[in-house]
Amino acid sequence: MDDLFIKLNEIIKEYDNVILSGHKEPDLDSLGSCLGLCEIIESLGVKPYLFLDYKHLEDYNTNINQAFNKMKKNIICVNNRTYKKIVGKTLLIVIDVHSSERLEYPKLVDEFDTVVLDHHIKNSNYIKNTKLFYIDSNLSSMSELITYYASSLNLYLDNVIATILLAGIEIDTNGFNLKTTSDTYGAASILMSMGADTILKQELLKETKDDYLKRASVIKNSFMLNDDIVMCIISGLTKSLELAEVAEELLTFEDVKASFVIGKIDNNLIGISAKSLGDIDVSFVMKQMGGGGHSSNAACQIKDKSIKEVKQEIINLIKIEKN
Ligand SMILES: [Mn+2]
Repeated sequence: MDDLFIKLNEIIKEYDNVILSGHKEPDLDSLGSCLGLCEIIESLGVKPYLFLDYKHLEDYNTNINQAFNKMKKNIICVNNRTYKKIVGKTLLIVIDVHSSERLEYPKLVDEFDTVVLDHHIKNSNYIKNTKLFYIDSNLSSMSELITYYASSLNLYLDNVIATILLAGIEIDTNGFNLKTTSDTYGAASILMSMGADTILKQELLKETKDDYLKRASVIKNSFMLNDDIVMCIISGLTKSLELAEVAEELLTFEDVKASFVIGKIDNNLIGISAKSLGDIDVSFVMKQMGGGGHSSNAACQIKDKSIKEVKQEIINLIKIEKN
């Protein structure tokens, strides 16, 4: 990691400004890592701008505005109109995402030199022609990386930003379970020493009752394929993110060691998210179906097939894998 931080320091210092962008519909990992980077960039003598549609923040997390108001650090947010007023040599850092269509404003990558930092499984639409492209899909969260980056500079982050980073780690690891290493706990420890507030963190992680009930009704329709693999089919149109969230949540139930969640993500497109606690290799099935990923976290998108066909294919492949 240290080599990466040195390289980043060098690149950032070549510029007057850095625009930071997480993915659209930002979660706490995306937001927290952007905010932490804002402080890091400022400490390097460069001006940070957070690309964020601040007005719509409440739509994604009802308690995030409360956190923003508590922050002592002044963060300058820009949107698709105001970023044009930035003067000087400007770098774009894209974080917690690596394809432009997942950005709130994809055009940014065409206008600025770009650095990509991510921990999602690399897809074929990744941003090309970058100054630096760093992806580590074994990393728990971008919050973990940014915590160590700040720590490498002996930087003591704003305690609200530290809180959002801690919440980001918690969200991405499903409560310090998935992809959690000693470094993940190390990052949590650093954030606590920076004054992360566990009460505010709980507020940030709260969900609405409606969201909870919606998820519960989806999970109610899940069924076991054998002793330890569960499948869930989401009806109606859904998003890849929801597939992944449900797949992750299913792993928290007794007897479940792996999960496959299927749903229609576009008119002619079916998405599958497959997750495992680690013993079962879910990437085998996803790769056979044209997707990719790692043994404990894999995904696939399939065109022109019905949910029924996809479901049967998965069942057949699991049987092959077992034998
Ligand atoms: Mn993340």
